[in-house]
Amino acid sequence: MSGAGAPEIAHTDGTGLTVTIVAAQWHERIATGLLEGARRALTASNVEFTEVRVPGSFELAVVAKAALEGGADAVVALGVIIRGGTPHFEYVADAATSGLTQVSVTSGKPIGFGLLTLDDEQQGLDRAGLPDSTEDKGAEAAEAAVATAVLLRSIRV
Ligand code: DLZ
Repeated sequence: MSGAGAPEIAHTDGTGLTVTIVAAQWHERIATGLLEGARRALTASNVEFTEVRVPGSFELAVVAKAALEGGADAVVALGVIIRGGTPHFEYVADAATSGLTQVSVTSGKPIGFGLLTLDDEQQGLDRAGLPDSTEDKGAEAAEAAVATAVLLRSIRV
């Protein structure tokens, strides 16, 4: 999948929203870049946010569900999965993706999808919002979560 064609979703004002970042701990250098990008974007959007770290991407969905049930208006889910020599990549990536989708749709609340599925570490470094990166996927996920939460708020009033 190419990043070409991505829209500009810049800094929606999310004043009054509460957001939880749920971030997996695998591949820490890339994960830290994603986390810092999400923090930057949420700060720029004026939302209140908290952060929790989960062991791996497989655990993102259940903790996202708890955060939304606990009152968060949106979650930003961040994780890094790098393809190895076994089918484990597919199992973890599929479980995390379908789990997050299910939680978002059943809760009626947005989850910014900042889960990178990569062939190698360099692909992640390129997307992690680090000084030499070309993309900032943590910030993009956060901006999408806030924009969608604001949209849902306007539809429901
Ligand atoms: C087991 C595993 C493997 C092999 N690779 C990754 C990965 O690249 N990224 C990631 O976030 N998590 C990985 N995990 C851990 C699983 O997500 C999960 O934490 C464990 O299977 C324990 O439930």
